[in-house]
Amino acid sequence: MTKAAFVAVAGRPSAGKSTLVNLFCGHTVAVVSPVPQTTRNAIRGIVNRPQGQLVLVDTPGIHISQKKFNLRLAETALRALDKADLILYVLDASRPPGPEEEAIAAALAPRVAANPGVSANPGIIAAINKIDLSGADPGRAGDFLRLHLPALPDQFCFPVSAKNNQGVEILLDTLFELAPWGPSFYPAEYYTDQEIDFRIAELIRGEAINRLRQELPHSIYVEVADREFRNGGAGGVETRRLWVRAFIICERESQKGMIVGRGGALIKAIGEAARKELNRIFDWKVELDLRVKTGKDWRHNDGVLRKIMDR
Ligand SMILES: Nc1nc2c(ncn2[C@@H]2O[C@H](COP(=O)(O)OP(=O)(O)OP(=O)(O)O)[C@@H](O)[C@H]2O)c(=O)[nH]1
Ligand SMILES: [Mg+2]
Repeated sequence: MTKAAFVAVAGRPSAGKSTLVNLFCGHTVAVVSPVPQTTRNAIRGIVNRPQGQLVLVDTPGIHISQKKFNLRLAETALRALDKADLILYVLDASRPPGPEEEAIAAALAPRVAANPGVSANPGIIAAINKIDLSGADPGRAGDFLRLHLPALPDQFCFPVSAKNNQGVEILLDTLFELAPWGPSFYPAEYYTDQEIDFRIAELIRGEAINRLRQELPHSIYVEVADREFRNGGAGGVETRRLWVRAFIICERESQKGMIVGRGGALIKAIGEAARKELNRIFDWKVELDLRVKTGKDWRHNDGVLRKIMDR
C-alpha cells in the first residue's frame, strides 16, 4: 500500500507557494513572479515517490480586499482548502505577519485537528519560508503560529528556503507520513494535470508578467485562440510541430503599447521566451503567433472571470 493525498498549499500572496510546488514537483507547473497575486487558479502539481503520490494544489495568495477579482481569488483558495486531505501553510519569514496573516490563520485554525497530541495528525503543517533572506525572522513567524494556531505543534513548523532548496526534504517527508494510505490519483509519470491550452496560456503569462511593470501584470490575461499540431518533415526527418495563436489581453487601449514595446521589442521578447519554454516542455517544434488586444475592464466582467478562474 502507498500514500496518496491532496495537499492544498495556502498562504499570503508572494509567500513562495508556487516556488515550493515547482520545487517539489521537479517542474515548473505554476508561474512564479515577484508580483503578489501571481497565481489565479488552483493548480495541481504531482509529486511521485516510492512512498506514494502527493497532489499539491497551489492556490492564489489570500489578500483581504473587497474587489471582485480578489474575492474570486480568495474563493478559489478557500475551496481548495475544503477539498484537501492536508494543508501546507506557507508563511514569509521576511515580512511581519500583520492583519492579512491573522485572517489566514483564523481561516485555518478550525482546520487544525483538535488536540493532535505529539504523534497524531494535525492536518496542517507550516513552511516558514525565505529564511535565506537577511531580514528573515523565522522566530517571529514561529511565535505567530504558536499564538494563532496553538493546536499546531512546533514539530510541524518547518523553517525553509524554497529558493535555495533548504529544509524542504523533511517537510515533504512529513507530508508523506501524514498522508492517508490509498491508491494514486494519477499515473506515476504525471507531474501536473493541466489542460494543454491552460498550460500554454500560463506559460506565456509568466513570461509577460516577469517583464511588465507596475499595474500591468495584474491587468493582463492570456487566451489561446487557436492551435494545431502539424506533422512535417524535411530531408526524411520527421518533425512534429505545434502552431499556437495566443492573445495577451489588457484592460485598456492605452496599455497595448506598453506590452508591445518600442518597435514591437517587448512582445517579441515575451513570445520568444515563451516559445523556447514551450519547445522544451512539449518536445515539439513550436510556432507562436502572439498578439495583444484589449478586453475593456475585464477584471470587472463576470463572464471573463468565470472563463479564466473557474477551472
Ligand atoms: N529569497 C527568497 N525568495 C523566494 C523564496 N521563495 C520564493 N521566493 C520569491 O518570492 C516571490 C514570490 O514567489 P511565488 O512562489 O510566486 O509566491 P506565491 O506564494 O506563489 O505568490 P502568489 O501566487 O502571488 O500568491 C518570487 O520572486 C520568488 O522568487 C525563498 O525561499 N527565498
Ligand atoms: Mg503563486
